[in-house]
Amino acid sequence: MRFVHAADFHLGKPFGNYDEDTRAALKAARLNVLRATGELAESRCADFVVIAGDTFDAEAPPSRLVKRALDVMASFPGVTWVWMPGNHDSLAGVDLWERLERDKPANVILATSADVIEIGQDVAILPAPPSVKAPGYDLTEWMGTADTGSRIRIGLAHGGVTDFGSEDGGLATIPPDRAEKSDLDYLALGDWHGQMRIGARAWYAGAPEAEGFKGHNAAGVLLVEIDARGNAPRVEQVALGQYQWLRIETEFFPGNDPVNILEEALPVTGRDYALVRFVGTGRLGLSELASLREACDKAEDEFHFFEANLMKVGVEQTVDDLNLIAQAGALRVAAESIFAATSIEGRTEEDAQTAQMALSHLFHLAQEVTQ
Ligand SMILES: [Mn+2]
Repeated sequence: MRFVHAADFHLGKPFGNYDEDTRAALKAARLNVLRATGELAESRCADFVVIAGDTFDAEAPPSRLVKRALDVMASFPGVTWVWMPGNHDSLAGVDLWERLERDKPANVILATSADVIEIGQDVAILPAPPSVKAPGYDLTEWMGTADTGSRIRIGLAHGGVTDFGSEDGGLATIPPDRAEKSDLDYLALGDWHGQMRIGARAWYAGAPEAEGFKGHNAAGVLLVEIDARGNAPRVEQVALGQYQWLRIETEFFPGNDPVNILEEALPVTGRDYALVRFVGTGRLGLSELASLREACDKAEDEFHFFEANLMKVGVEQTVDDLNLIAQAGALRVAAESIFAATSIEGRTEEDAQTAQMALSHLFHLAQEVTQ
């Protein structure tokens, strides 16, 4: 028996901190990865797909988006989708779940109550749907007493595991040994947005499409195979997402070409589909820092999204750099006085950074004037 374990699609996630094009692309990617999940189920002959919560990012998603999601599921008539609410789209979104019940295609089963769902002759699914965003107690407890005969038992739950924590920092209530305690063959978890093994029989599927710089493990879904009741499941991690989110931190040293070092730190391929948050540390001379800034500006066009934070790069004093601003006169006096303020000694880090920015700007302006 083989099935796909997915969770946390977060359809409709707004990505409010990004520009309009990026937001639209990231939203579209979420619907695309739902389709890719159906394609995987079809091509790998999975008996069904379980979604362990947070299909939608909110309890009242746009009506059109609900229609699109149902259309995607309907377009794989040979795939059965077992769809459970999560904390973002909990049963408190009454209108949403009533609509899904009304409009869902025949191949979608909603797991909206803590009752056994029988699939075919051999499988029993035991869902623990969140009634509200944060129920505050362990919804999986009933699984232990559920009578499922000789069927393979698959638990379906959404939320934090007690010895690990939860995605949004909420109360974690699921015991890490729930699968063993309740005689489950497998516990399909949602909530944590990276793929993670909790035990031999319990996994977080993670978000199928990556969605931030938090440093989660690979994005995708899990393909789970169980030969017979009681046998250990075989779990295959399948990458499905389109976008890569990378937080890259690099230390700079004066005298080493910072543009080369930046280029080496950045991915070579797949730039159209990469979102990069770049953080520089270390120290650089003024002219080196200026060329690094310029290279970072260029990188903004190279990637789907690129943001550089160079606030932690300290300015290395060299007379040459100050000479490039001015050799003498009032401008030289100003440059030296701003330079003195870039030292952290006797200042807050913020004030020193402001001075660094001011000195870089002055340097930049002086360069433009002489060019
Ligand atoms: Mn989630």
